[in-house]
Amino acid sequence: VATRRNPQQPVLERQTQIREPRLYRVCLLNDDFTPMDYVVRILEEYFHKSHEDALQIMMEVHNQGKGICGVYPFDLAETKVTLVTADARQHQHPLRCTMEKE
Ligand code: NFA
Repeated sequence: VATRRNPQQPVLERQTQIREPRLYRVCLLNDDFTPMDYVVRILEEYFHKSHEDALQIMMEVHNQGKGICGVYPFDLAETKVTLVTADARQHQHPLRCTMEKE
Protein backbone atom coordinates (compact mmCIF):
# COMPACT_ATOMS: atom_id res chain seq x y z
CA VAL A 1 0.00 0.00 0.00
CA ALA A 2 1.49 3.34 -1.03
CA THR A 3 1.84 5.99 1.67
CA ARG A 4 0.67 9.42 0.54
CA ARG A 5 2.21 12.72 1.52
CA ASN A 6 0.05 14.92 3.72
CA PRO A 7 -0.76 17.80 1.30
CA GLN A 8 -0.71 20.22 4.30
CA GLN A 9 2.96 19.44 4.83
CA PRO A 10 5.41 21.12 2.40
CA VAL A 11 7.85 18.66 0.79
CA LEU A 12 10.90 20.74 1.73
CA GLU A 13 10.08 20.46 5.44
CA ARG A 14 9.96 16.67 5.37
CA GLN A 15 13.72 16.26 5.49
CA THR A 16 14.53 12.95 7.16
CA GLN A 17 17.55 12.22 9.32
CA ILE A 18 19.72 9.67 7.52
CA ARG A 19 22.33 7.69 9.48
CA GLU A 20 24.88 5.05 8.65
CA PRO A 21 23.82 1.65 10.05
CA ARG A 22 25.60 0.46 13.20
CA LEU A 23 28.31 -2.04 12.35
CA TYR A 24 29.10 -5.36 13.98
CA ARG A 25 32.33 -7.38 13.97
CA VAL A 26 31.84 -11.04 13.11
CA CYS A 27 34.47 -13.11 14.94
CA LEU A 28 35.67 -16.71 15.08
CA LEU A 29 36.80 -18.21 18.38
CA ASN A 30 39.51 -20.82 18.78
CA ASP A 31 38.92 -24.37 19.96
CA ASP A 32 41.09 -27.50 20.07
CA PHE A 33 39.13 -29.62 17.60
CA THR A 34 38.03 -27.74 14.46
CA PRO A 35 40.53 -28.53 11.65
CA MET A 36 42.58 -25.60 10.37
CA ASP A 37 41.75 -26.25 6.70
CA TYR A 38 38.05 -26.23 7.55
CA VAL A 39 38.36 -22.77 9.17
CA VAL A 40 40.23 -21.51 6.09
CA ARG A 41 37.41 -22.83 3.89
CA ILE A 42 34.81 -21.01 6.05
CA LEU A 43 36.72 -17.71 5.71
CA GLU A 44 36.96 -18.11 1.93
CA GLU A 45 33.36 -19.21 1.42
CA TYR A 46 31.39 -16.99 3.82
CA PHE A 47 33.69 -13.98 4.17
CA HIS A 48 35.14 -13.88 0.63
CA LYS A 49 38.74 -13.87 1.85
CA SER A 50 41.66 -14.74 -0.42
CA HIS A 51 43.41 -17.97 0.54
CA GLU A 52 46.32 -15.97 2.00
CA ASP A 53 44.06 -13.69 4.09
CA ALA A 54 42.01 -16.71 5.23
CA LEU A 55 45.17 -18.51 6.38
CA GLN A 56 46.34 -15.41 8.25
CA ILE A 57 42.99 -14.88 10.04
CA MET A 58 42.74 -18.60 10.90
CA MET A 59 46.25 -18.48 12.45
CA GLU A 60 45.33 -15.34 14.40
CA VAL A 61 42.29 -17.14 15.85
CA HIS A 62 44.43 -20.20 16.60
CA ASN A 63 47.17 -18.15 18.32
CA GLN A 64 45.21 -15.29 19.94
CA GLY A 65 41.93 -17.09 20.67
CA LYS A 66 39.84 -14.83 18.47
CA GLY A 67 39.91 -13.11 15.09
CA ILE A 68 37.75 -10.72 13.06
CA CYS A 69 36.25 -12.16 9.87
CA GLY A 70 34.49 -8.97 8.75
CA VAL A 71 32.40 -5.95 9.80
CA TYR A 72 28.78 -5.69 8.66
CA PRO A 73 25.38 -4.14 9.41
CA PHE A 74 23.35 -6.14 11.97
CA ASP A 75 21.26 -8.35 9.65
CA LEU A 76 24.21 -9.37 7.50
CA ALA A 77 26.38 -10.07 10.56
CA GLU A 78 23.59 -12.15 12.12
CA THR A 79 23.07 -14.12 8.90
CA LYS A 80 26.77 -14.92 8.66
CA VAL A 81 26.87 -16.11 12.29
CA THR A 82 23.85 -18.36 11.63
CA LEU A 83 25.22 -19.82 8.36
CA VAL A 84 28.73 -20.44 9.72
CA THR A 85 27.37 -22.04 12.91
CA ALA A 86 25.03 -24.29 10.88
CA ASP A 87 27.87 -25.32 8.55
CA ALA A 88 30.14 -26.14 11.51
CA ARG A 89 27.47 -28.22 13.27
CA GLN A 90 26.67 -30.07 10.03
CA HIS A 91 30.32 -31.06 9.90
CA GLN A 92 30.32 -31.80 13.65
CA HIS A 93 32.90 -29.15 14.48
CA PRO A 94 32.58 -27.04 17.68
CA LEU A 95 33.69 -23.84 15.88
CA ARG A 96 32.05 -20.73 17.41
CA CYS A 97 31.17 -17.63 15.42
CA THR A 98 30.04 -14.50 17.28
CA MET A 99 29.17 -10.88 16.61
CA GLU A 100 29.94 -7.77 18.64
CA LYS A 101 29.16 -4.08 18.26
CA GLU A 102 31.95 -2.05 16.61
N1 NFA B 1 42.93 -24.69 17.08
C1 NFA B 1 42.47 -25.51 15.97
C2 NFA B 1 43.44 -26.65 15.71
O1 NFA B 1 44.56 -26.64 16.21
C3 NFA B 1 42.36 -24.68 14.69
C4 NFA B 1 41.33 -23.58 14.79
C5 NFA B 1 41.65 -22.35 14.26
C6 NFA B 1 40.08 -23.79 15.36
C7 NFA B 1 40.72 -21.31 14.32
C8 NFA B 1 39.16 -22.76 15.42
C9 NFA B 1 39.47 -21.53 14.89
N2 NFA B 1 43.01 -27.65 14.94
